[in-house]
Amino acid sequence: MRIKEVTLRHLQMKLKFPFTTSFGTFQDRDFILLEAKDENGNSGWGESVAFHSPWYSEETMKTNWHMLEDYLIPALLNQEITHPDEVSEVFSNIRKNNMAKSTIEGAVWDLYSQEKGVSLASALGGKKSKIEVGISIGIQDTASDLLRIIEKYVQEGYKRMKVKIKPGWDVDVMREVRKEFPDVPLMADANSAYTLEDIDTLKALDEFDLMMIEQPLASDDIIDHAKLQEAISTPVCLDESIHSYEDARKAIELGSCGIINIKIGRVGGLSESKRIHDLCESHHIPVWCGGMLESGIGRAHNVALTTLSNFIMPGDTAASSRYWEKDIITPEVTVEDGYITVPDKPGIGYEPDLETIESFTIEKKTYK
Ligand code: OSB
Ligand code: MG
Repeated sequence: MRIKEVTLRHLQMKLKFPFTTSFGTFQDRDFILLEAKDENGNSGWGESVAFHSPWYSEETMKTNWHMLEDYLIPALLNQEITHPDEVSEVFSNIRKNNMAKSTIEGAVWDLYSQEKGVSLASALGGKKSKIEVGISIGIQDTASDLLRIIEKYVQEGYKRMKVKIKPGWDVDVMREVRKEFPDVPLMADANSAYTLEDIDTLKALDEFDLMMIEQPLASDDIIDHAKLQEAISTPVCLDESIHSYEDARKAIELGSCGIINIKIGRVGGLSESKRIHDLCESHHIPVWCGGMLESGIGRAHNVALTTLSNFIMPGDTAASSRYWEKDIITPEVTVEDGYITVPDKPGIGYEPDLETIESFTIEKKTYK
């Protein structure tokens, strides 16, 4: 396969409601959608999960546009690719910028699976026909608002509730949640809002039988997380700290976590996600698929990845309708009784809705 043409689009989609984490609030989702055409005129699609601002990681929509336009697209155009794993070799002299790399690598995986006539899930080696999903719930104004939201998602069948926490919105809130929902699979995500000085607060969370606490400490740390894991019984899950197979290997070796959240963009693509998945499986470290408030294209990639065997915990890939009035794929991603049925059509298995994509497009540029 050869990529003959790439189109970048800057899309802006309005979230149905604001989403608040310890580092800020999202209302509009600005992101890059990438369409890659091969020599047969087939289109593969990828989504950059970088946000408008560098809150979650240093990458932004604009740094991704720059990397794609000036380095990644020129490196890949007209190169003969026999398997998507080769994309990382083409990019091997370009450091980091994982979300930018992942955007185009995802489109190559889509094209590759279309060419083979198989679903992206089976091209990756996934075997599940449906996947279990949970939901991530932002910080609310009051604990009673949070309880009402959890109630709604429990009724909708979501398999695990993830509650965002930060200093001042943690132990007391989790206590109320546990009181009202004693048996619900529950976890907390701090998005790096604590340090080891907060160890008493983090230890106090042990009382609530959480499945895990996600990224309590600094976004670039694996040393302090190992110390924390020694001191608390709740499993630590790393999100922000893991950018590669090597990061995962070191974190496992140090005992920094018991669980890893894999985000395709954060680790630079599906090939690296698969390598991390396999490493974790061999070390009996469960993984799950994180979310970045994706549109349907990124969501479809998450669904496919989650079909791999060691994705044994529900991920954050909720239904399209949870985020958007109208998503940019048909059909949209739907959740029934906490499960997404994995599409079996070739490629990502959902059709990009070009008219809707155009309606959200602010800027567009084609490279050949
Ligand atoms: O830490 O997983 C996170 C959203 C934005 C940035 C970081 C995170 C999140 C979520 C939401 O938790 C996941 C989703 O529903 O897509
Ligand atoms: Mg997280």
